[in-house]
Amino acid sequence: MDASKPAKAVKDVVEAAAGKVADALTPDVPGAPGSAPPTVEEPTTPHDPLPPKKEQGAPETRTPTGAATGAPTTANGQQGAFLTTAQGARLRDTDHSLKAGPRGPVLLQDHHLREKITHFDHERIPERVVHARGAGAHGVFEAYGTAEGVTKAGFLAKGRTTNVFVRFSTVLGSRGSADTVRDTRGFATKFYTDEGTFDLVANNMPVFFIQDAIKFPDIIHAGKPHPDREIPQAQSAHDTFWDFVSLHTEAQHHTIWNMSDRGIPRSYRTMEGFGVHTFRLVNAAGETALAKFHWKPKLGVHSLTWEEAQLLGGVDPDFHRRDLYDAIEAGAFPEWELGLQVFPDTPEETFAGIDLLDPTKIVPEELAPVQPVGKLTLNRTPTNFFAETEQVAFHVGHLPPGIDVTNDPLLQGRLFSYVDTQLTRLGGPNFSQIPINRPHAPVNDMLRDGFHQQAVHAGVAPYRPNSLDGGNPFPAGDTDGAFVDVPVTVTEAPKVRANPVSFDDHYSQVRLFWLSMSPVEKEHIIRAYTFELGKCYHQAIRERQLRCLANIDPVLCAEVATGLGLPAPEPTVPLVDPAPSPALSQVGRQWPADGRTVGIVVDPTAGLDDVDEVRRAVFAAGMVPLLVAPHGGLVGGLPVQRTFATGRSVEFDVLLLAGAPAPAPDASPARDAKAGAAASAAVDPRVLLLVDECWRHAKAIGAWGAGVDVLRQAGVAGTPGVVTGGSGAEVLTAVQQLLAAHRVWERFPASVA
Ligand code: HDE
Repeated sequence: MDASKPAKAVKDVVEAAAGKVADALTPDVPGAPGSAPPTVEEPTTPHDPLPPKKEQGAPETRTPTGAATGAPTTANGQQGAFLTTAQGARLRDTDHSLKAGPRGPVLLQDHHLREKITHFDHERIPERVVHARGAGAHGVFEAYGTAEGVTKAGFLAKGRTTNVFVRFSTVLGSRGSADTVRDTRGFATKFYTDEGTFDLVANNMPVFFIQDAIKFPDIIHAGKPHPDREIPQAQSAHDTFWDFVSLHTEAQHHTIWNMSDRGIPRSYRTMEGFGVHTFRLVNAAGETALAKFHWKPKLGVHSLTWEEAQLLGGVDPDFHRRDLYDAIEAGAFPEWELGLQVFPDTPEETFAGIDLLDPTKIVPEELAPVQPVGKLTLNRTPTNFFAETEQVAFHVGHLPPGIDVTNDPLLQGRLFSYVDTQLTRLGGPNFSQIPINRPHAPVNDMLRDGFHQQAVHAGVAPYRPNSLDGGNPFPAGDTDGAFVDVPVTVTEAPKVRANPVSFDDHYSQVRLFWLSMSPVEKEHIIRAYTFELGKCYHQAIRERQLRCLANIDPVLCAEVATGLGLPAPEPTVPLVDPAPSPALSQVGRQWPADGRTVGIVVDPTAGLDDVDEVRRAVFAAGMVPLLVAPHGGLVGGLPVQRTFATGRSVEFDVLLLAGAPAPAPDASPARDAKAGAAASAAVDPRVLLLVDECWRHAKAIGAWGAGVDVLRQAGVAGTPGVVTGGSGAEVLTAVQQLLAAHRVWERFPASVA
């Protein structure tokens, strides 16, 4: 191949690879690494780097000061066909150090060895002190124009589209921790607006553990692994967490959210997002309003069961990031509506008696409806995890004109923290020049020099006022679209370390949350508290948290106390009975099933007639079918994605049984512990385990033909959410209807009202 014509060389490789996609063994489900299937033999003909995968995006190519370059995003990637040094000198060999003879010693002059090892030695940067574990995606935000009356932010003007990058995260775990742990999730969005970047650094819960930023190190030290043994990782089920939240009762509201199903989302795609704090909006006429930001997922709010979350921690610790990437690759682009709760900007900063500056309080949607103002679509996965997801730097102070902060003391502390943390994490003050952080608006900031400076600033006068640079940069005038610091009156008051009295109510909204849950959600909350407190060593801590539960609800307290084998204490505050907020419950509605995973168990010896048709119908419905068979390779001409040894129920949202496969040769506990001790004579025991787990996790199960017999053997035939039919198509339709409600909770009637 002629390496002097790199474009042609790449085309040849890609075309050759595309031919192989048609190869029946190549899976057509998402997740394949690389943009072209590999060859068995090592490629040796030089050619340019392969293009990124079709679903991958990258930061727009902007200069460090925000100018569009017009260069393709691949211009930031590696170039040319040949291996080079970091300086671009071509290299013949990277496998052998330069030695004095084949037996050494290695020569100090080996600049390539030193460059390669030295760079490797410095590949790691500090992980985020919180939210270390995360996954990101690129997308676009399209405004409806419905916010124009309350804010002049240009990106919210009707029809305006803005590029975004979103990073989802857990809070407590390290970078390598499991995705499905019980925790709060981060939902941080960078809007690259032409008036400056706007970061909406949100969570999947609308309240926070603390009312004042000064306590952030305390709650995080309590939640992180114990400092002596560094266990447990990414968990709240341990003594220090419960020690803190039971002593520090303003944390009880956030804690009940964590103990609810919101703490174990099914997917990032099925999470709500909340800006938590109240912000102040300013419209074109200079009028102000107070507002809270909400993200509403198109797929509804949906969670894992606790056992699924635990199993996934081992079976697929990357479950949430895989789900996000796979959904985008499959074309099931995740979508959310951005919504606003808007309140009058009164001097009291309250609404319906709720203090809007208290980040441990919500305003129920029934009192202040969430008004949709635009739509977010995630449509590209990152090309490089480190460059994009790891280096992205959010900051609550990245605000465009039209959105300002309030005096919420938690928000005020965050305004300090986010820049400060990047200085260490990203190695200096120029992190906004990293490609993923570059603004898409012209930057003229008078900030100069520092580590890793990438701008080449011209002129001699980075100060104001100046005449030597012709006076540039100039302050923006009233009509130049400048950021507005709303001139809020600061009330005369003594300087104190104190909270407003309204912040002292730590329980009424926790009870509101509890009373708003459906019976099955209440069961889950009881189970979560019982599990977490059951994992604590010290009885005093359990007893103290039971006292807090007594102030929330007597049934909750009594049920958890029973599980812990302790008496239920009496409340120490009067229990109020607020009107429940049905919007807080996540059950009882119907949702689309885009990007969900359908496991199809097949028997290579029989019942394959419908399988191809069902598989195509699953794809057509925007979902992903995974064929589960006794062995890999092809079954009935179709590629197998999971064998009984590699597959596990927790990967599937529904299970279809197209056959009743007999025990495979490896169905012995010595080969696969999942086969258990007693193999069924008729059906492979791992298939029965799949059915059993899907049933326990309240998932829809469907069977036709010989598959119906598996239901009988598993003892689940005729139970709620288990459907049979004459054909695969008929069963799939019935199962899709069940999937719209997410789970078949009728299988487990709740014992609490
Ligand atoms: Fe954060 N938070 N936070 N936080 N936070 C960070 O910033 C902090 C809070 C949130 O994907 C850090 O760049 C303080 C509330 C998200 O990169 C740090 C306080 C909410 C992310 C920090 C809070 C959040 C962070 C760590 C109490 C929801 C991940 C690394 C006053 C509204 C962003 C970093 C990403 C990250 C400080 C409370 C959301 C240390 C001091 C409330 C989603 O700056």
